[in-house]
Formats: sequence, structure tokens, C-alpha cells
Amino acid sequence: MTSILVLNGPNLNLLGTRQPEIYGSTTLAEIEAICDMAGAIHGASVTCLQSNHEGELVEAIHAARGVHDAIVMNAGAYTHTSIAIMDAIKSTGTPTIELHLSNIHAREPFRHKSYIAPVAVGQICGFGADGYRLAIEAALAYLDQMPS
Ligand code: CA2
Repeated sequence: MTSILVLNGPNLNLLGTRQPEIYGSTTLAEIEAICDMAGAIHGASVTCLQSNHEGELVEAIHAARGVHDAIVMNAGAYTHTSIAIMDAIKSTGTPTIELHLSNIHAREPFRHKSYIAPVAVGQICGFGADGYRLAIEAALAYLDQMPS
């Protein structure tokens, strides 16, 4: 069975409680249920993890190798700062889809830079919580067309 790891970074545990005008009103628990459902529809298993700690996210990326077929990652603010997460994705080689609820390119200039983008299969942003479903479908489509 295809297995997808959904990783959420710092402050995303607060979803649905503050700044709904930017991040929507869907909670993290609801997003995780959406992810499970999106996987189940396609016969894939989905594992979700959220951490506010950069090192924990790096370790989760390391541990995904050989366990999960792809990663969907919303690295939160670490997107714009973390060479460690970029290196982890690059060195472990698990196909990774970068995801953001908001359109980071339409926001402050410091959010336009992503350290994840150069090592990701692709980036989905600006579609709110529905982006998680889109990212899981993109990951599954990408895996489907990979030579076995
Ligand atoms: O749009 C996204 O998904 C972001 O990754 C969210 C990050 C932000 O730093 C990125 O630039 C774009 C911030 C996540 C903070 O989440 C909150 C949720 C509710 C209330 C406050 C923060």
C-alpha cells in the first residue's frame, strides 16, 4: 500500500483558532481527517505529524526513508529559513510536495523565498485547507508515473 507522510511545522497546531482571514477556519485535526480521507479514496495510507521543533521535523524526514513513499510538507515559517530541512529532504531523497495554505508569493517578500522549493517535486499554495487534498493527489499521481 502506498504510504504518504504529512508533515506540518511550527504554529500549525493553532489552525482554526487565530488569523482565519489568512489561514482559514479549518483546524489541524480537521485537516488531518481530510488527508486520511484523500488517501483512503485512492487506497493509500496517510500518517500525519505536527511539530514546532525544527530538529523533530528533520528526524521525521530521516525516519520516512523506506517507510513512506512520499512526503507532503507544510514547513510553516521554517520554509523561509531552514537549510536543515532542505538538506534532510535532499539527502534522504523521499519525493516531497511543498504545501502552504496561503499564497506565499502574494504575501510579504520574506515569504517569497522557500528553501524547500528547490528540493521538492513541486509546490502547492493558496488553496487553503483544500491544498492538502490537492497535495496528496499530486503525490500519488507523481508516484504513479515514476518508473518502478
Ligand atoms: O501558508 C502557509 O501554510 C504557511 O506555511 C503558514 C506559516 C507561514 O509562516 C508561512 O509563511 C506560510 C505560518 C503558520 C502559522 O499558523 C497559524 C495558524 C493559526 C494562527 C496563527 C498561526
